[in-house]
Amino acid sequence: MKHIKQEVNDLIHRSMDSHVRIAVTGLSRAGKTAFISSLVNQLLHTSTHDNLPLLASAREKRLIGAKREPQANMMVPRFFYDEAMEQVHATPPSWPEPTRDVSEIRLALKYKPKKKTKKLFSSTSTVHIDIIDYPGEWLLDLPLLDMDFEQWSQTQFDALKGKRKELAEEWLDKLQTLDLSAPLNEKAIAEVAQSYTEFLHSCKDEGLHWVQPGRFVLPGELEGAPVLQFFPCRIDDSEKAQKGTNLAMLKARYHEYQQKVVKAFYKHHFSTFDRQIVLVDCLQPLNEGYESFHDMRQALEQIMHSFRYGRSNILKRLFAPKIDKVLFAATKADHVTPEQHTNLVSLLQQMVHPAWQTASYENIEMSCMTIASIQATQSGFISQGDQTYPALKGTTLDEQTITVFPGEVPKKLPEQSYWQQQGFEFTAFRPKQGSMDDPLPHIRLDKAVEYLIGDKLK
Ligand SMILES: Nc1nc2c(ncn2[C@@H]2O[C@H](COP(=O)(O)OP(=O)(O)OP(=O)(O)O)[C@@H](O)[C@H]2O)c(=O)[nH]1
Ligand SMILES: [Mg+2]
Repeated sequence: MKHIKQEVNDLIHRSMDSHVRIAVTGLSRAGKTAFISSLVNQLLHTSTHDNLPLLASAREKRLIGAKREPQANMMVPRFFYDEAMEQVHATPPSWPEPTRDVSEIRLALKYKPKKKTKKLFSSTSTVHIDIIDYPGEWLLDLPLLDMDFEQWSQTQFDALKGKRKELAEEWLDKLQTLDLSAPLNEKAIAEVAQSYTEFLHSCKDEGLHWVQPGRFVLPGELEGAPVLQFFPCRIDDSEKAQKGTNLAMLKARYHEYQQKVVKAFYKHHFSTFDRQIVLVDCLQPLNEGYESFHDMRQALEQIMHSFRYGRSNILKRLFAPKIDKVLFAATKADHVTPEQHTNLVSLLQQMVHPAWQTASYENIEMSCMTIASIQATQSGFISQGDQTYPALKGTTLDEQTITVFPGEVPKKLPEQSYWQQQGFEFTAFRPKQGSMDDPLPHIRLDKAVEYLIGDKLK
């Protein structure tokens, strides 16, 4: 009898559990890995520290604690949380490495429910959170799912302007020498593909983000595989891809890439999210220049088309979850002094404007804020004569402790001439030295968590 009661209790408990899958979206170096590492770190510390005052359940002392759980997908490596912690707590501390492959982590959060319906069955409830990490470069492949080879080629050629056009010169010269309708010449294709890949690398080096296909610059286990040897072509309408020609092979490889590489990535990792945080490093394009800013904006907009937005009822959600809340967050807010944060939000709003429109069409909840997942600087003031100025103190990547005023963040995207006149120079800092026993310092990460999952902890 006791046994049955226990089983019924377990069943009720499990049925009260809820799940939330968070899509951490961001271009390469946007701060995804730092965000996930800090999020896990903050939640694991919440039972012993008051580190998340802006998370209502924590503030109200209803959040009991968090633990790591075995992830749902056994085919995907576990997120390297412990390694990331070792790096940020090393002497001297360093940032986690750029991500080279997909990984996943699952957390269980136990809390005391406030909702009467939940309280009725049990005094505690659990939310399971799934998060995946991946190289930002791969995210840029999602838009390929909606384009055939001709359309994709066209978008690539349309984008060849300014800096991008200059960088493409060598590749374009090589492309001209290839006869698309000639019988297949794998060596010739490999050479042009190599040149195209080098072009993509140089775009990245110049601070441009819209780099497709993403695996070309970060191939993972596909390094050297023919599926990564294609490139956009100028195809006129009369040009039919006859069997056995160079063009037919390029099309076949594009198709294979789209179906086997991109679709699999999308299906396994991106098709079932309910919440999304879009991390944007607005300071990097300010450092780089006008083109970089527009390029990032365009890349973000394209990506947003790949997600499924809209509300669905509970039953539908079980089978086809859709993103019903999106948070746009400007990362690395600790790079600028606190009074600049409002401007950073305005700049972020401008950066994500087209993406925002895409998502807002579905009438879902959205918000913008600035965060620092791992706060690396201390803000304060410096005096000069009888004037005081806001300043930041931090240690640079080469171990120099400095106090600086990094500059003003413009409210809106400045005109092109602005960069010619002065530009921006934000210093990169390494994480602060801290103890493993304490949560990582952060700015408003709790506000972001409240926005993303606060309602699940009621
Ligand atoms: N000061 C500061 N720097 C940060 C913060 N988050 C990220 N960074 C910096 O940004 C770099 C990139 O952060 P990651 O978290 O690795 O970025 P990512 O989006 O995972 O990048 P990929 O793995 O390459 O896609 C880090 O190495 C840090 O230099 C932050 O909260 N504060
Ligand atoms: Mg990463």
